Amino acid sequence: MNTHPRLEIDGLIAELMTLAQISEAEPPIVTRVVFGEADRRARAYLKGLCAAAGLTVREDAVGNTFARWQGSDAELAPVGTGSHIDAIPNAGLYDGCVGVLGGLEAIRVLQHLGFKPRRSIELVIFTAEEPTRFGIGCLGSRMMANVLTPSQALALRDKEGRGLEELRTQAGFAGTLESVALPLGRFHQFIELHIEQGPLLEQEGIDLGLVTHIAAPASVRVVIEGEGGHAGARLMPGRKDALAAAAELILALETAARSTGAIDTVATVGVCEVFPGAVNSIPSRVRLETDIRDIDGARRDCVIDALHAACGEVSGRRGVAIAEELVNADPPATCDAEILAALEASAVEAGKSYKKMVSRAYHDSLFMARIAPVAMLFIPCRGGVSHRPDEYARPEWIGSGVHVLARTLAGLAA
Ligand code: HGY
Ligand code: MN
Ligand code: MN
Repeated sequence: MNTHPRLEIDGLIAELMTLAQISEAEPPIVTRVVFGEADRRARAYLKGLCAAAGLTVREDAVGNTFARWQGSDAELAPVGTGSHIDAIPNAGLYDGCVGVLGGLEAIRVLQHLGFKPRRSIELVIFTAEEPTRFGIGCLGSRMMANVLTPSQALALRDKEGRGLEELRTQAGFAGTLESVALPLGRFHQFIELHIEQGPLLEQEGIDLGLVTHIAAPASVRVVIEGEGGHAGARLMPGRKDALAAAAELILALETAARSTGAIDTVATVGVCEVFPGAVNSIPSRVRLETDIRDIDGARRDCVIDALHAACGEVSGRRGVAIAEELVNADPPATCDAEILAALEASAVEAGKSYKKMVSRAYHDSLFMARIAPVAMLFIPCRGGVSHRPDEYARPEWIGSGVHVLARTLAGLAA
């Protein structure tokens, strides 16, 4: 495609701001947990925008949404693009949403230029990329890739004990869970536009990141059962304080991640739920949700093993019961060389600087990679900040991403 797509993206920025207002929290804070009221309003808003762009919109049994720009050759598998609109508590407005609204804008730019795709171009809005509701990330894309089976999905529960079946039905999604899994070849290729969620592109003054690998995420749930009691009357000797035991495990996990000798190993305990949670009552039960990642799966697994060893040692020494559950331990994904070459050519044509890099965050592309060739396109985000209300991407950064995405989609769908 030899013409510069219209780079005016004021409309897109306005849509991002409108979407950001649809939140469970007081704007500018974005919280949008899957199947919640804000999630449902946000989906309705986006489906309206897709319909207004003349796309054919379909939702699957768990709410993965497909908005297709029909190509001239219906026999050909589509080129996909998209991301997620759910947001963790106390989040920003760009994570995921740049890939959904930016993907839609790329389609609208191509329509505006009179481009006619031979292969359909399909925008995907994935259900539950964030782990907030069920403790596992990428629920929708995992099921599309059949990495999470229907029976495993049915076993998931949120903090209130509600399951996927109840919540998806209430949100109005019908169909069998078996129908969510997609066959190889359903997508010809898939590209996800996303903020970097790290500082490198901004620090180095580079416009775009071409992602070569997506890190391998794992999550381990640890429940520590000790002995409760009166904080004043129960003396220290012989206490079985579940939170003191948990504290040792949190520090052991941090030490294990710092000790692999690789900067790519990270570990976080993002959730620590204390029962009964009263200041004058000795914690009898603690639930920890741990997040362990690396771009090297084996190195990541060493950290999981170190956590397991620490559980055994602390349990024996403190006399507390410790139950571990491996929620997920996914392999890293390698992005497709052909799509990366197409992105690189588009960036050069568009006069944008770029660098090859790994994604330390996981994304739905990690699971789309199981059923199609994928690549990701990063734009900078200010200070590398993400998963916080002050997450920010400049309009010109978003514009560069949309511009290069549009060019690349046009090339792959021609
Ligand atoms: O946690 C992640 O990497 C993603 O932002 N959900
Ligand atoms: Mn996120
Ligand atoms: Mn994301």
